[in-house]
Amino acid sequence: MRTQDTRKKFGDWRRHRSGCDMNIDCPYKRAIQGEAVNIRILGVPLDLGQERRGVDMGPSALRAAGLNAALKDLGYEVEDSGNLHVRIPEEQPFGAKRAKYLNEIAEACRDIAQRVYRTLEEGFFPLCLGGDHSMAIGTIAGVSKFHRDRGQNVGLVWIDAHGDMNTPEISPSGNIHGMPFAASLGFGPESLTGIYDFAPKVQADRCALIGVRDLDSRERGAIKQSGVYVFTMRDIDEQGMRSVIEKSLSLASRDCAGFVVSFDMDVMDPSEAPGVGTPVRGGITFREAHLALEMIADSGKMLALEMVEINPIIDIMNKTAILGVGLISSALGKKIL
Ligand SMILES: [Mn+2]
Repeated sequence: MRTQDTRKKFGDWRRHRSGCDMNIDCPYKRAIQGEAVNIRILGVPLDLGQERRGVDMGPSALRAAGLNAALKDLGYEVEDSGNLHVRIPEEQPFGAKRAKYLNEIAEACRDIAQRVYRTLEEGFFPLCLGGDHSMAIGTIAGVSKFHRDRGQNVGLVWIDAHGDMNTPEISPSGNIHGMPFAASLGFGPESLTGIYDFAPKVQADRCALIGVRDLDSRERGAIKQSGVYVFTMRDIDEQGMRSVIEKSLSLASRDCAGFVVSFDMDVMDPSEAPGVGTPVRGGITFREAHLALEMIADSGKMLALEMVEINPIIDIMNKTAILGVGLISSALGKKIL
């Protein structure tokens, strides 16, 4: 209660200080103004898209780390719609080697897309918890379709150690969690690209890929050809996170309704986030991640957020999910002062 009272009291001052355009219809800004704003949480316990087991427990780990209370403390009304029903690997063989569990993942993504669409239609902000990154195909499809029906495009900010730009033809593993960015751009199996019968879901020149440091050999070429804007770890080191995010947000919000933020926890350095599906050394720091997400909050243009690839089995005392809750809070407007 105290937090909300303080927020109401200092609401005007905060708005002046951040210099935000208050005409933007953004959930956290309405929350700062003391309005009831609703966030709907969608858990996606999907781990068919990769081989290391455990990311299906990511939604539970985030809830156990206090996600719902943290969001309520920021002034939001939180509706947790629980977890989607997703098939488990034991239920069926993986099928085609070049795109394992394709039918099951496509089915899950259609379900996610419809739920995200409905969430937006009912005036909620969608917060999707993974689960492996193949779920992004569904999240992005739902947001894209919702705004397409209203004559608008959407952008995409993809924060990840990997490019996720494989297709079955070039993927070394056949794991679909390495393909969702490509699918959202219209490359890959029709069952992934063609949800709602249109593709691509986002235009490459409104997409930023941030934090990459581990690409498959043929994926490199696919990324270069795709036309998305890429900010590698080297770019972050040389230009600084602030500059990288400024550039990313300006291109992802150009002539469109706003952008989806797809945050793969493996972008973090494994020392900060040991519990992820595919850890890679040399990731972004705690401070860089919070800066990035606070700047995203300040922009007021985030249309949906997903946090994926948290794996409690290889985590240390739920450290990674606790970090995840802090990062989600920053993305939704939590400030130091
Ligand atoms: Mn990823």
